[in-house]
Amino acid sequence: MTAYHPLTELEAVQIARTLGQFFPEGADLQCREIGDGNLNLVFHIADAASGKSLIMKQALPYAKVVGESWPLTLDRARIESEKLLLEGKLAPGLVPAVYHYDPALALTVMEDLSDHLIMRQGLIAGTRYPKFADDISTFMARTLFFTSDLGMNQQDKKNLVKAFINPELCKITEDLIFDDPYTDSPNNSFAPAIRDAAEALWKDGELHLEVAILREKFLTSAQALLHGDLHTGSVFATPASTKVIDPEFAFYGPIGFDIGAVIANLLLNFAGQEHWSEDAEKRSDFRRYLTDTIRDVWQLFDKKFRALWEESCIDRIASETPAYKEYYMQRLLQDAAGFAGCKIVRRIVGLSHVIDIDRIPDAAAREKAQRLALAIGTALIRGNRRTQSIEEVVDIALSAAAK
Ligand code: SR1
Ligand code: MG
Repeated sequence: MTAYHPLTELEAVQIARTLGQFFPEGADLQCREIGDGNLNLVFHIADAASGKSLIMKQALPYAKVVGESWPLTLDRARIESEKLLLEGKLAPGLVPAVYHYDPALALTVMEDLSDHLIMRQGLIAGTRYPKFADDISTFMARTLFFTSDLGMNQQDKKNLVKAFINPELCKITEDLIFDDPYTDSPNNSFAPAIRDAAEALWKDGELHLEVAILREKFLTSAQALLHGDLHTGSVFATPASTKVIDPEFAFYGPIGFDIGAVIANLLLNFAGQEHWSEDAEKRSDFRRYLTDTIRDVWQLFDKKFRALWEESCIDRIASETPAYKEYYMQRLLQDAAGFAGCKIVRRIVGLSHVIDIDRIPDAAAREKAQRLALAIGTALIRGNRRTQSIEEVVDIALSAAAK
């Protein structure tokens, strides 16, 4: 067994050659390290002659975005490969196939999805994804229902909770999403032009109460096995296909956190349309497409999760108490709104931003987009416990943009 060390491209090729019959013997393999995320090495290995290719993802023992001063467990590679396998069973066709996992090297070998594009980049380029709402709602409804106490044996669930204890990755979320943006933390990062808005967040006691309640849910509610980082950079898409990647933040948490991540990242792109759309008409069209997608994601998720509850609920009192289902679904929507707000705010004032906003070249347009995102995020947080329908979430975005 090879001891852990970060691989070179040459070593990645050598490992690829040992993977059964994947590549023809003696193939002229080309390898590139293409990782552009915050944490890992990602090698793309291809054989032009046979047209075959694969991805090798290796966890580094620290957060790449910060450096070696921020050590990070390699166990996240196990979590990611096990979660991908489980997702592949629960939501077939919506995640990459896993070919191999090497625990010593913290290495997962998986399907190459280079014929897809990271959805965040696609949205920035103005691409619409007509299949996305249906696919992501299926992915969330099935992976979340069948790992919850509604959809699986409740004793087996406790073993799954244990297998997916992910304290170091959860701590990143607890700090970066539910703490730093609300205080003058050295982790924060924001443009000097919006210092007034950041300082307002630090002083806002009403907002802190809502964030503290959402943080408590994240810390204590083991509702279902979450993806844990379901932003548009964790989705490979074409207009006809959706593949969810990168579940290294997976853990047992509140269902609304995954749904909120999807909504938040569509809204961050909505804010970024300050620049990405060519003119006011195109901006309003693309924003309408994004808000329609948010509405569809929630409504389809709600319909599919309720259908699973009707067909497959294993919990007697839950299946025989319709009012409990109504209470549960209402709470999911409210949690999703609150978590979406937190996820928007962190991408503007916290560590680790999104290119939908940061790549806006014009400083004035960028500042306008940042302030719009903060207005939407804080309104979602403030109102989360009163949210009655997805229309209210959409209205918050549209009315903030109209100001
Ligand atoms: C230090 S890691 C920063 C962020 O990258 C991941 O995608 C998560 O969103 C995390 O918060
Ligand atoms: Mg990731």
